[in-house]
Amino acid sequence: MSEPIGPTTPAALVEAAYARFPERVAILRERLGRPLTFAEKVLAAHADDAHTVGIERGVDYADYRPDRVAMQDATAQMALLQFMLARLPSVAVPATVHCDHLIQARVGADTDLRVALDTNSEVYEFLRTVSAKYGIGFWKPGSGIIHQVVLENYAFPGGMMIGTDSHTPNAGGLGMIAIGVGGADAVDVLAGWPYNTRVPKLIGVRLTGALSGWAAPKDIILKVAGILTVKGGTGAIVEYFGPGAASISATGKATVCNMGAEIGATCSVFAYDGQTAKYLKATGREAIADLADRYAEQLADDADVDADPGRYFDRVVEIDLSTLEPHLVGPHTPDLDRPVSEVAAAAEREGYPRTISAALVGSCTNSSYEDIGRAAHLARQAAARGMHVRAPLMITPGSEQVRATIERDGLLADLEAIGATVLANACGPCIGQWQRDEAPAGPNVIVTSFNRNFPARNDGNANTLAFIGSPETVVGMALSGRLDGSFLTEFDPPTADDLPARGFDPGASGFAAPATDRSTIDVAVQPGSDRLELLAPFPAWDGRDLCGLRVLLKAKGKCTTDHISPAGKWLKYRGHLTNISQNMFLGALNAFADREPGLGVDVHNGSAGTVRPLPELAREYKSTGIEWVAVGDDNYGEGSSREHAAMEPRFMGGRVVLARSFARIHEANLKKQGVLPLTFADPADYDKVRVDDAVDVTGLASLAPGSPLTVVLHHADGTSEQFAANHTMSEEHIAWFEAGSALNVLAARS
Ligand code: MIC
Ligand code: SF4
Repeated sequence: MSEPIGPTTPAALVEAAYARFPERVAILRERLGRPLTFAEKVLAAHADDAHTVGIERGVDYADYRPDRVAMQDATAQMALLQFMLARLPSVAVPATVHCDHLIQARVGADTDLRVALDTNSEVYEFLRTVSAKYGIGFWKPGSGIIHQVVLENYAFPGGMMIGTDSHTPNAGGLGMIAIGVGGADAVDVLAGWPYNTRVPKLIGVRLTGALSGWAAPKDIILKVAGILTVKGGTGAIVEYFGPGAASISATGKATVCNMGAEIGATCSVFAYDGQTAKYLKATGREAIADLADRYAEQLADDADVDADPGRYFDRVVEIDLSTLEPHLVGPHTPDLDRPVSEVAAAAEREGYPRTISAALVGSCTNSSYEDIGRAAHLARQAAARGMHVRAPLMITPGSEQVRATIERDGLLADLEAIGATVLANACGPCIGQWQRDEAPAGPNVIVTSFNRNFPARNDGNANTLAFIGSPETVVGMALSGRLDGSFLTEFDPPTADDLPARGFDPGASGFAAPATDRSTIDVAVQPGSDRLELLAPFPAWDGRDLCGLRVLLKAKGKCTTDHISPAGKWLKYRGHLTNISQNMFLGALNAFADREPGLGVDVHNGSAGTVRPLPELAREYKSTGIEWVAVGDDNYGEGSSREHAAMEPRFMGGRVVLARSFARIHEANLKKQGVLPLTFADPADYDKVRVDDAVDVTGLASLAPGSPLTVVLHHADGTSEQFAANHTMSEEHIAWFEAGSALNVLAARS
């Protein structure tokens, strides 16, 4: 690595990135024989080799060279434990670690932060020392949520980054191709190898009109989620374009891109415009705005795209912002969408409780100055009428800079005046780090401005029905205390500045630069620690077909990474594979034991026997040398980037996941860890799998890209059935499977 990492992206790095655009973009235009969209230009400029990079969308794999890597504390531990196995002296590209996920929300910002520093000191010390040793920038607890800190300091238009968090695409609001990946993908790039992924498809969302009234940027993505569904963006970049884009602030665009993770998109992106420039300048990056102006032609769609979008995109969605209403999605899935005006009828129809038990504003998705400003405007209107919230309202600022600025400008006081509690600048309740005072055990409703609402995610209670709306919708509902309240007509539509008129107050600096003399730094992993454990390589494939696998789980319905490896109280074991594996599949509903989630049927002695918690059963199978398969439904592994959801099955004896379809990051994570992700060639074959089957996967000796494998089910009654299973393994992925994991390949070549 040439330059030491600092608290912001140096203009020289941006200039070097822009200098690569003209030639490479011209090469791609020539190869495709047509003009290009903005996203295509950014990909071209970051291709490892623009002449040979794959161009067939959804088919070819391609190598890209991202400008930077970002990691958050809950995923960085595993990523960096893997990086250590590569035995390299330092990282090859600028990288940062952000401490945001491990802070519990209990009392309020100050106390919660102090407690976190204490309870997580071992992990923070590991991350601090490992960062210092390998040349990684370290953002301390309290500095903010990774995606906000990246937006404020590191993102730049036309750049490309990867991050070990599924909401990395937040930086698309500033025109960056920013992709969420598992830790092992990050390790490749940190080790100097390219980022390899399938050439994404392109979905175009054409915006016309302008946002007005109650409609917020959040409502754009809620509407898009309703149209495209949780798997509609899989394998695609969503590019927003059209005349309406200019009406959206840069942070509003970041909200839209952030939540594109919920439709499975590889990332979402807006081209560079005046709003981007304004935000760059407001966050002290005038030099980058000037550079972007110089390269403005490269940072926009070519002229023909808006006139003839069908020629460029695999699918085009049109949204007229002028007619957009506020929306509310949920419960349990982010694509169950309807306008707020239809919520009362939906609650009546579906029997949702009407009383709201808690309202939460913030997260990496919605905690900008503008978001809090609009929420505060509503609070001021309520305070003028002597009103107070009827449901507890909690605010999580996304960064220290936003917190300090909204405090200085009186916006926090506006919210506190109606009864809001301010939590630490961290993920907090969004990732289940939320200790509710009077948590209702039964069905209850919460409304949040977060991005995910899977069962049990926020408070660990599967009976909580979580709905998602814009910050102003959430505050409006907190004021009425009801899902079917009428805040839209009771208050004036909120307005607020998108950027602080007096400039940002940076607050307390949270950045620690890596050490200059790295040779003396010891990376702290205590033997016997229950938080951190050094990794051992997974065993190589023995060259034989996988035979007699047991069906540990046949997941019924949604099986997200929150179901596979729940967060909340388990976050503390993110650096300890043995310990965190005790949460494996605790949230998954098994078709063979569906009384409650997390159960499996012991077929240990050949016949179907007792029902036991899945991690316990897997441990038993592992200790007796029994290998197993997990069967999944549609969009298996939806949600987060946590590679624990792939490492745990591998560690506990899982060899194959056979599903109807996969979410992108999770499928990649399984491959990286040496688990074979297969899909039913005929989705109806899912029904053939029985609880006590012994499963063979055959044809592995001739495993090759594009050629299906055969799955044989040996039923307990002596009969058997077989069917074809597909995969998306490239030559490289096959090498990982053979070696035992991608890391084994990396360690061998570095
Ligand atoms: C999430 O929002 O689910 C998380 C927690 O940020 C995850 C990462 C993790 O599990 O550590 C994500 O989105 O990738
Ligand atoms: Fe943190 Fe929630 Fe954002 Fe994930 S979605 S990074 S848990 S704030």
